[in-house]
Amino acid sequence: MKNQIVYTEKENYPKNYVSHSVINNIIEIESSEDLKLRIYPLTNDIIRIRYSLDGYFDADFSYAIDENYNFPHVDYIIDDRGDEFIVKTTNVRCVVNKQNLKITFKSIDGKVLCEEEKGFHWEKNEEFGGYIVQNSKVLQKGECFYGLGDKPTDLNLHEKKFTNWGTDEYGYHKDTDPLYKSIPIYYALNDNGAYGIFLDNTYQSHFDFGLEREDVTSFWAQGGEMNYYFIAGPELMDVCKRYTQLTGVPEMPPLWALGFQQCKWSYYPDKEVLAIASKMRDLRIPCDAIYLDIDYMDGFRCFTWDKEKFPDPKGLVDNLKEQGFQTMVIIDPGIKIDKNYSVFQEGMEKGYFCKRIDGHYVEGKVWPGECYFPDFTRPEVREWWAGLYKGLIEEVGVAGVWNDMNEPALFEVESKTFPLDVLHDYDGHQTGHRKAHNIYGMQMARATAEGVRQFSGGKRSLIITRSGYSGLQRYSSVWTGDNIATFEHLWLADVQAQRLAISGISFCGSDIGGFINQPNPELMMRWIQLGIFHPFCRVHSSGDHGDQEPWSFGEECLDVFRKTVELRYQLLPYLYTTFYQYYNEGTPMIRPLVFFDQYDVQTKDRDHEFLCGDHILVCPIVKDEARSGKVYLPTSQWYHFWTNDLYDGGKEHNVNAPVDEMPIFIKAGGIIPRYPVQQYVGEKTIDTVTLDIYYKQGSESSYFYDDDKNGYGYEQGEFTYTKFELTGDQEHLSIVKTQEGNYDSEIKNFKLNLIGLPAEVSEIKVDNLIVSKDVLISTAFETITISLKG
Ligand code: MIG
Repeated sequence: MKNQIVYTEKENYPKNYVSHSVINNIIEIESSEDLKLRIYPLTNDIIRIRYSLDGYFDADFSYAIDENYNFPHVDYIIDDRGDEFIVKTTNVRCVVNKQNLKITFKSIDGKVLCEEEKGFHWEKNEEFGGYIVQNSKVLQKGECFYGLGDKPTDLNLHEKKFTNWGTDEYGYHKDTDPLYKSIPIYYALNDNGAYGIFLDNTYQSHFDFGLEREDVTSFWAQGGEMNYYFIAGPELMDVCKRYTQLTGVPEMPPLWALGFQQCKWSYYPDKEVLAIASKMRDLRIPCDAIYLDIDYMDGFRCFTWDKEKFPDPKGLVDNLKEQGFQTMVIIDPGIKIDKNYSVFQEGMEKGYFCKRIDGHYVEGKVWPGECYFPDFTRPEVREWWAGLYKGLIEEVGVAGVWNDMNEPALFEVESKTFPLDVLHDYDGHQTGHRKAHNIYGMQMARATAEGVRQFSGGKRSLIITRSGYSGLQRYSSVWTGDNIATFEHLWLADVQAQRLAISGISFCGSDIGGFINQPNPELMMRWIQLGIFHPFCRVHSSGDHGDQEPWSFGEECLDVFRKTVELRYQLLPYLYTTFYQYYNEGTPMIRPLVFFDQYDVQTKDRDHEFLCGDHILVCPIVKDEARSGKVYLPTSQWYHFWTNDLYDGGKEHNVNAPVDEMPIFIKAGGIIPRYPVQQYVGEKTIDTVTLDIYYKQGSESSYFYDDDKNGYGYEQGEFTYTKFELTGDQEHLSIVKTQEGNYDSEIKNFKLNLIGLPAEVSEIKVDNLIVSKDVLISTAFETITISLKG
């Protein structure tokens, strides 16, 4: 039985239902004090809950929710009966107890998904005014929890407690909390299904999954409103898609942004950058981008160049471009206090820097020395900031921007960030840093993305940010910050990326090899093997810990590195397709096993293996000197990528893992589109894509997305999304191809690579005509039927 609920004196609770009204599909319940509860049936699967303690609601404003989201049609009814007040959609019932306003969410067949323990309650915030708003739910037997962004811990969050408060954590460890990002969405999975809770409150917030009290899940925020979204399943993947659509998806990236990228703090002068680039080409390590960290600037002044280290920025960028490299540069939020620096002057003249409550500027030490900081929560400031990119992007030709230190991070102060009395515009809803802290970095990335897009001449670009809040994915990709070159961090990178992806942020990756310290060759090899399956794939390190280029670790590592990055380049069409599915449907690009099959109890606590897209399962080797690894293959059949052997799912297997081959499995029936190896995206004109076709008895759908890879035509339908429906039995294998979109693709033909056939091919028909087997080398087709010798 559950523990007795213990109510404490400081805590206040809603009283009983008095009446309700409905305006614009918002149901408002008034209780016998001044409290009001609003229930928004937003879609058949998403119900939003808000409370006001004094009967007046604040203006409804959120940085997380995607303004362009078209809420699908909702069908709901209100059922007001006796003790219960029920709002019912076609997928979920929200049941309010009229005695105490406690809410229970049930599935449509009446099973309890999520039931309140104390439910909503609040305490006075003596120090700052306002209230600490809290909610507690019953933790069901065996319930598992996932989500919360970049938390560096086990995948299942059960019996753990977390805080969201963007923090610069140089050299974090397992269980360090909080880190850079604040993503308050969690998933719960219990016997009756899965659901998500998204607490859209930007104050410092906390989540406890049965640590303080074993039967209770609770969450609370240090101010603001209790404002959350209940997102129904029944499957984790459904919840994830709905959350991701609600908070938005990014644009399609330029294809080069899915290529391999090389970074260091810092490459300089220009000759050093060129030397790294040409060595990549000489040693044939495919690479698409190279980064300039803070030392390219003049005294760390944003939007300037160090004229000695980089006398001719445009010349450098052009030179790199000719060799197939894009140039990325870092931009931090701190603007040096310097009367001779135009960005500082302008910011002062226009009043764009953040001030404290008494009117003094917030002054903080970062790389340039004492700095002021733009208030990115003000639309005019974002517009100004966007405009500052003209020089870098339009004139110099930089392809994308990396935003760092935007928690915001400060040196030499205990809090590591702004004082809490800093004021922010918050898009016209003036507030203090307590409320704006967690969204500061995201608004910086937003302004950056707007600027870069404005000056990119119709080309797509790449933005990366370290900090952010839910919805940041609309503007930027992310990396996991200052990790360390250890095997534990390799595992952390693996789990953090899975967690980010299910938290709406698929475009993520870690500093491959580790930022702090130097990896041994083995760690470097194992890390790149993981890294090629992360959407954002970049080596980065702090220069004072030694070299970290692919050739810095001896011959064997160089060869393994090349083989691995070549695989990434072969898989680019698969990754690009997976990105399109994320863009189009909100599916996470990488998926924990439990998101693949939540009904298999074995998957619930597995956290090193994961799926990349629909058909590839990878099993990173996260132990030093391991030459085999344990992999749990979920239900289905799986082909070993390196041997093509077929394995049964629903079991754990011990598989070989030579140092040059991380275990990878392909789901039977999957069709994987593949490119030839290129040294950079666009090096070759590709008119034939190879399809690796993995035979299955039964049927399976696979996809291939294509467009011009760098413009915005896809937003107007200039893309092709090709579906391959494979059906196999003892005697046949057939594939039916259908297509959406109207891009005139260069890819007209496919090379068909048949894997795992149970018998020899006897006859091939393309679009009902019998053809010779040579057709497999290159063919267009609508339907292909392969007969097998019986
Ligand atoms: O105080 O720009 O996480 O990737 O290389 C360190 C220098 C500032 C922290 C980032 C790291 C970057 C570094 N930055």
